Amino acid sequence: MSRVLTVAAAQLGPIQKAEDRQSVVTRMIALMDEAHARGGNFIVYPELALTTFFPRWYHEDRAEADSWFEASMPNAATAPLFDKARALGMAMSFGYAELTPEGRHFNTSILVDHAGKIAGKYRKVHLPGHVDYDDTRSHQHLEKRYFEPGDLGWPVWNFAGGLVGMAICNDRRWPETYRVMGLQGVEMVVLGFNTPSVNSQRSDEGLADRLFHHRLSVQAGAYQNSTFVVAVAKAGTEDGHHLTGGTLVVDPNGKILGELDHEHDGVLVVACDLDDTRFGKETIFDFARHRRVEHYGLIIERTGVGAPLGE
Ligand code: CDT
Repeated sequence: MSRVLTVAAAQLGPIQKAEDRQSVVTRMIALMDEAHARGGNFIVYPELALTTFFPRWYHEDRAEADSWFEASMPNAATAPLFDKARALGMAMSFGYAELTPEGRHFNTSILVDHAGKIAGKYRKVHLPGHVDYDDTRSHQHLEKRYFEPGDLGWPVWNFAGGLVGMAICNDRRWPETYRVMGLQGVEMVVLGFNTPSVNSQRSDEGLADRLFHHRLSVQAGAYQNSTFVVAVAKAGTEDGHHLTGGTLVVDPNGKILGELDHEHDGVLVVACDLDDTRFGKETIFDFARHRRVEHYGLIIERTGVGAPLGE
């Protein structure tokens, strides 16, 4: 099997609160057609791809927020997307808000294979934001209110001819995310994001800083684990709230292979030779030879900062 996986990072422009799933799925299908025409065989969409970034909206009654969630997947709204992927033989990944039969809520993404079968599921571990309405912030970010932390860890799947794992948005800022997948030999990490372009607690941290931290995190994760990383934005202004763009594909050297420079629907197609991950994995980041786990205990023993060990 070819080791070239031609990935299509399918950025979505803004989705307004009033926009329904059907219209978003129509946009996603148009992006899939474009990706296919340009040679893509694996299309990656953003976090919470089917709706506006609803955690910015406060619902006193949490049950009201269930209207943003999917109780099954595929479902009536997304079936045309699955049908299209199957017809084109296109693998895909997208994010959505998952409501389980037990009534649990997760920020989820899935891998769907070329035959339209769900091959992998990931539930976001690092939930940013807060639980209750916070009037000290310029805008709300209520992921901790509406979701519980993911319970599946970061599995890596044999998928589309490579070793593929998923992360979601804020996960990309945490080295643990990539390393857990790196220890499974991951060759491509795909992730979607919705990043407000201003820090709600620090107004002087704007778009340029946000994009800097985004690239810094993704490039470091790719390099330090010798993996491709595909990071896909939902971008632009949703009901007055601006989200950064910055959809990009990074190679195992940490270099940006391509980046979209706009904030509307668009596709970035990049042919990734997964064998390019080998050199880093067999040399400077050959974990079996170079890791020193006897010194890493604190990483799992402590969550927050504690006393210095030198005293
Ligand atoms: N969606 C998401 O995880 N967004 C966060 C915003 C962080 S500020 C609360 C991100 O890391 O981009």
